[in-house]
Amino acid sequence: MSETSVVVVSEEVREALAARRPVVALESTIIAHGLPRPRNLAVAEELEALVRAGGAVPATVAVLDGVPRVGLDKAQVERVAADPSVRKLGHRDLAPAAALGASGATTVSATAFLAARAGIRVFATGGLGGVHREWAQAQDESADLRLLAETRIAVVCAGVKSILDVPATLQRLETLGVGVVGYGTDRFPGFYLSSSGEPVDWTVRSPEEVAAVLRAQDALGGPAAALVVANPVPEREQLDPALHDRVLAEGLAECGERGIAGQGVTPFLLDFLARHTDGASLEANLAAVRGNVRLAARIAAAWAAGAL
Ligand code: PSU
Ligand code: MN
Repeated sequence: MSETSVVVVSEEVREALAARRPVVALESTIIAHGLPRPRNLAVAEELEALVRAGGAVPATVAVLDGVPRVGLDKAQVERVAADPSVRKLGHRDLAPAAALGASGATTVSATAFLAARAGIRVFATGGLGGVHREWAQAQDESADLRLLAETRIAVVCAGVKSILDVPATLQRLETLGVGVVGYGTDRFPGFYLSSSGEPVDWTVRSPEEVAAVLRAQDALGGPAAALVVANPVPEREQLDPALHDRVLAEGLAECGERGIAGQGVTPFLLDFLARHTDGASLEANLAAVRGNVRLAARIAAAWAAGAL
């Protein structure tokens, strides 16, 4: 079977790519497993609308009945948001899901994999996965990192989730050769927080500069890795840092006591924070994602303009 018959790219996304119009890939794990129902559906629709308002075509990625899809229609987005049997799929899960006819939302790793193969260069999410704080016990490092090391796509995110070991994740990104640029900042963002306190080596200040970095990467012939565009949540919309630190410590302790492991860790901690901050972490998460999606549309436009 040819690759095109396995992965279905929606007509709208295919036409936009063929005409070199801007396209932004969106992941679906944040919708199915990162946000509470039923608000998750409203958010999924809002994110697609934000991409359109920015002059780009949204390409939400998911696997439905074994078919990996790049670009979903309204009913398909609704299914991802509402159906509790929708699994969480990293890139290693794509083949079994396809073979067994399963349905699942795609993480950053699976979304980047499918989007890049469809020819999409810009992808927006909330925060990347990374090295978990208990790495020494559990060796839990998100598959996002290794996949990004071998996938040429720009990922606009608010850094990596602050539930992680941020310095260790930055070190892994360096080792893996994944480029990291701060958008309008010399500090790596902290997902719910505007700053993680860690420095970044490069600062870019416009969508055109990001597109220029991508073009330089191609002109150089590599590396064939992702570019992480780290875009901080505005300070007025961030979670209160003291509240963040306190509730996160409680969440990590409970995660350990309950023996939650593997794919369940990240959704558990995101949900714990939302419940124990009266929804404030959710608002900060959404503010970050919205900002990333808006910026991604502008980057996709700058990228498409140069490709003419
Ligand atoms: N960003 C968010 N919420 C999320 C995620 C990102 O604001 O739920 C998802 C992404 O799909 C990412 C995943 O790939 O969390 C990481 O999960 P894990 O740590 O199990 O690899
Ligand atoms: Mn993990």
